[in-house]
Amino acid sequence: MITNTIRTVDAEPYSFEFDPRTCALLIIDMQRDFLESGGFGEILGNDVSQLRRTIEPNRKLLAAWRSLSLQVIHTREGHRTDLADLPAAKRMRGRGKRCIGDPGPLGRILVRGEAGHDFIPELYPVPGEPIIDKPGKGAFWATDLHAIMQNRGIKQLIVTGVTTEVCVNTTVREANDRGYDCLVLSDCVGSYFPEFHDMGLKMIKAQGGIFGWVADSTKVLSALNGGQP
Ligand code: C5J
Repeated sequence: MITNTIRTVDAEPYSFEFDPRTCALLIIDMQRDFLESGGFGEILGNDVSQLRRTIEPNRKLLAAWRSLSLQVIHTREGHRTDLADLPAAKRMRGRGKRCIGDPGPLGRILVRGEAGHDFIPELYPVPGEPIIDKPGKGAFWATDLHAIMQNRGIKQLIVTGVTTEVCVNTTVREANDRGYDCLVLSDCVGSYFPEFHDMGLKMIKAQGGIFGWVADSTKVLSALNGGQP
């Protein structure tokens, strides 16, 4: 059980204050297609180990969040089996031998219901945690995320997942325009490109926090724990 005490996280560009009862943990696209060998990320030529370092801090944070019965939302990027929601421009992007919808080692790439589209086992949702299936990079576009947040009284988000400069950044920008505060956790988000990760975080916290705040998960765990490490 959590009390209504406002928690303060030591964050950049300044402290992030949140009420745990109205702040959801939003975990973006921790899917096998992005984090496992044989998935879409690797097919595109990326090193998935760059993303896998985020699994353990996410696992610890998720366990803490669940132990306090706080709100958790998961997102998945992917498309209908008939690909009717896949813009031609997105399908052709990358100009690789294999595109979204084509068969790969983890099933059809980024198609709902396929092995690669599923969550990694370490961060699998439990009943009661909404799953947002999104066809785009942002989690608000063409989804019911905003409605779910309104109905559950969620005003702030702690954002984790992959990748920092693509789906995390796009979602944070969408959330910002809808009036939500976002705290992004540097150790719980990752990119195949370390320089894009660094720059993606800088863009969020620049100009007085133009899109939100940045901290690491130890700071959130400590805030939840009444300031104790
Ligand atoms: C990408 C994502 N990178 N979840 N998707 O295509 O960031």
